[in-house]
Amino acid sequence: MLYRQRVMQTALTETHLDSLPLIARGKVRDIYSLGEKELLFIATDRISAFDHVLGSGIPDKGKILTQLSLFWFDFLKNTVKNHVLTADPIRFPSLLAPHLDQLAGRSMVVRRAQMFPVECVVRAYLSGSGWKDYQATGAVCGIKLPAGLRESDRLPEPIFTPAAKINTGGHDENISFADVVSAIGTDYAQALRQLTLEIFTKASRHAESRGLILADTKFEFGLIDGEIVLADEVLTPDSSRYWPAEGYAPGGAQPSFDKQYVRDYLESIRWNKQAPAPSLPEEVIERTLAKYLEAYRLITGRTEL
Ligand code: Q0Q
Repeated sequence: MLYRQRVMQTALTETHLDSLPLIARGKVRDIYSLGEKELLFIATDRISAFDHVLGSGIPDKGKILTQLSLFWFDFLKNTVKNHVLTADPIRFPSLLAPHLDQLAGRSMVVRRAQMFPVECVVRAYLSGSGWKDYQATGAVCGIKLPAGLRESDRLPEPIFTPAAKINTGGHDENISFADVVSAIGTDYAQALRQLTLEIFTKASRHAESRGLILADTKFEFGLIDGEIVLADEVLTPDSSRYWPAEGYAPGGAQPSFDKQYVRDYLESIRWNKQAPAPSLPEEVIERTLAKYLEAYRLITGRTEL
């Protein structure tokens, strides 16, 4: 599809599958129940910034991020199993047939898992809440770091910096590895840390080969039939910090690969970061869509969704 056609499409910011029980609405994704063993994930075109869902969607953002997760699930399939059953509408349960217009390209049927109550965050660079914690304590999640690090500095090695979900809307709270052990036991805590670091190493090498710095990311894992599986979204710009390698300059915040135009616009109108979040001008929507398409092309090597 031509870029111009894509940006003229209407963004899908809400889903309405009234025949299915709604399980959860995240900032971007909606989850519906497909029965005892399966869920339907739909990635909308909603975009959030400064912890608020904005008044405008980005057309096809949900399709781009879904295809990115599917790329990474496949890229990592020899490292960790995952929860995906299918993303092919032809293989969707027949009861979804009336809703395919809302689903095509932006949804996946997944197996229900027992989700670990831990956000498995890994950082190779000092940014965001990690930078804040380091400034306050010289450590992140109880991991002592060398003195004198600057914002966005590369760390000596990637570190596992878990977080606990405080609530669906707000920030998660950074916790220590001991806290993870208390929550899920030593064996699972060690397994999730090892998997998190192993997956990150493989993904960041791929990103680097494509001219991107993968500064940090968040994984969620679950148990299916007693086996650990990678779930949720994987290595998308919504769950990760991607920086263009060209122009990387520690000593301050780096430009967000995907949301910098949005952030700059919101700063320019001096939004007080209180609800209701503003809508976006057409030009910001267009430029942001272009960045998501660029991220998709760089990471997957594909030009078509
Ligand atoms: C599950 N979430 C996250 C979420 C709101 C994502 C429930 N395979 C699964 C998954 C997954 N992934 C979940 N539950 C059971 N089986 C994941 C936090 C929340 C929107 C999107 N919530």
